Amino acid sequence: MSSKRLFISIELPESVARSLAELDPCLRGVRWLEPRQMHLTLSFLGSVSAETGKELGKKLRAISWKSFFLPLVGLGTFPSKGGPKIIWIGVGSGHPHLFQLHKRVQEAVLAVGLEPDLRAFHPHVTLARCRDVSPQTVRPFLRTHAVFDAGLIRVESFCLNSSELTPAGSIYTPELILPSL
Ligand code: 2AM
Repeated sequence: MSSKRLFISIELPESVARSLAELDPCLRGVRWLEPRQMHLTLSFLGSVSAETGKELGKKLRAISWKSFFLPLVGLGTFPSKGGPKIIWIGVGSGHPHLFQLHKRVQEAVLAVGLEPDLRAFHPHVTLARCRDVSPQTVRPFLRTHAVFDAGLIRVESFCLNSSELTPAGSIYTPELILPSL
């Protein structure tokens, strides 16, 4: 049976993604993402059969939630110390609506027998992936942008996406868009 690599995300308005793409400091080993590759991952599911994907779609459609505003603020890295693997922008602190939506998405994922990542949720938008980059290389850029404020986004939908791995990077395709009430 066919299967797809799936994940659930909040997408960014195009103008916001474009302005985040413009932050690229063009450092060796730091691959800045294209605007269309930027999103906030709510749940990464890995390979999912077509049948389970359909069931998941039904559960996700049944989530009723209200739109909310989310700040995009502050650049950081994973891991937070040592050589960075990822550069991200955060969402500030204390966003009950975001955490509530994340919880309900995880419940939908569990309800169809999938195993979501049950580790603590660290909401972020990945901006760049790093290879063999020393902390010193990115330190000045991160210092300057530690409190960088990309403004508020209005979250009015979330998406079930498929991800195809290609030599040129991941290609993300929206499979289902789940609007708020
Ligand atoms: P990220 O949010 O840190 O970039 C699609 O691959 C999305 O799912 C990416 O945004 C990615 O992480 C997230 N993701 C989470 N866990 C993953 C994993 N084990 N493999 C690939 N992507 C993962």
